[in-house]
Amino acid sequence: MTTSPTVLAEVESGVLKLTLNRPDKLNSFNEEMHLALRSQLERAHEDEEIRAVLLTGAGRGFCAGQDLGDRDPRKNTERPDLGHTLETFYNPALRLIRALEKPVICAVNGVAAGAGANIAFACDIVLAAKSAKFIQAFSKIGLIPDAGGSWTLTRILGEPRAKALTMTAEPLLAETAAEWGLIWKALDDDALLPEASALAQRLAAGPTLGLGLTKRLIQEAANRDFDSHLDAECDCQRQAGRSDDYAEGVTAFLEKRPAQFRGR
Ligand code: T3D
Repeated sequence: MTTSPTVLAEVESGVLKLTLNRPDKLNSFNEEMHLALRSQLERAHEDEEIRAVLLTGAGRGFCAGQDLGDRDPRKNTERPDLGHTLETFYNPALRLIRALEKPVICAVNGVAAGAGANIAFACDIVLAAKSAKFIQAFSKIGLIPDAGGSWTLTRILGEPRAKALTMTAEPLLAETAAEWGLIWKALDDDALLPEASALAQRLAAGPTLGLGLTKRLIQEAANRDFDSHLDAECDCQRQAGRSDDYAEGVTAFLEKRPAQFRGR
């Protein structure tokens, strides 16, 4: 296992497990954690052995967004340029998650606030402990919902719920988030990590080239009309149909045995 102080990283059976690791600060982001997460996400893009990513948090929280200790106005004479933080840290990380053509599973083990909540929502499959809650904490400190939150919440929930959640900063319980379609499932706390790890391993052993194309198509769907999306499906299916995994999947079906996918 390789460790860094702020993000723990380990690869097992094709799954890169990343654990945000500043538990005494509820895994809020300082610069070191931003850089560590980005470097691990870049590794996930580059390393063919990695076929899925599992993101979670150490301790009782998932992530409380930006470390506000680094933003103390009493210690800084100049007003900060928060757009710079988004451009430099959050947005590149979110783009890496969305562009990664491999499944990204998020196991939300506890409170997810501010950018912490919205990073979770940017992942492909989100499981949360029933004790977890999601808080759009930004309005409590005079900020706007960032890390893609104003986009994701509006797309998934529609304007009424997106506006209420972000303007009131009321906590959203994991079970309600699942009912509203913001996350995949809310699980008993003890079941979260075993289920999330099993899911990540199952996907990592799957036809990850096809899963990556599926992710791309679903993310692009809202930006296309039906007719042009049919063409995009045609292009992706052509690519999937030429893969080793498709040949193996069909052969395994015909031979009545489990398929051995390799992600190519
Ligand atoms: O700044 C930019 O670059 C722009 C980008 C902004 C992105 C953002 O994410 S802005 C939003 C920042 N996050 C927040 O506003 C959330 C702040 N935290 C909270 O509201 C609460 O901590 C929670 C609701 C998340 C959890 O509450 P609770 O009661 O379960 O825990 P707690 O006691 O408040 O926190 C436990 C410890 O974590 C505590 O430290 P202590 O007193 O034990 O030494 C607390 O100060 C620390 N902590 C929690 N969140 C943060 C934090 N420390 C620094 N920054 C935090 N965001």
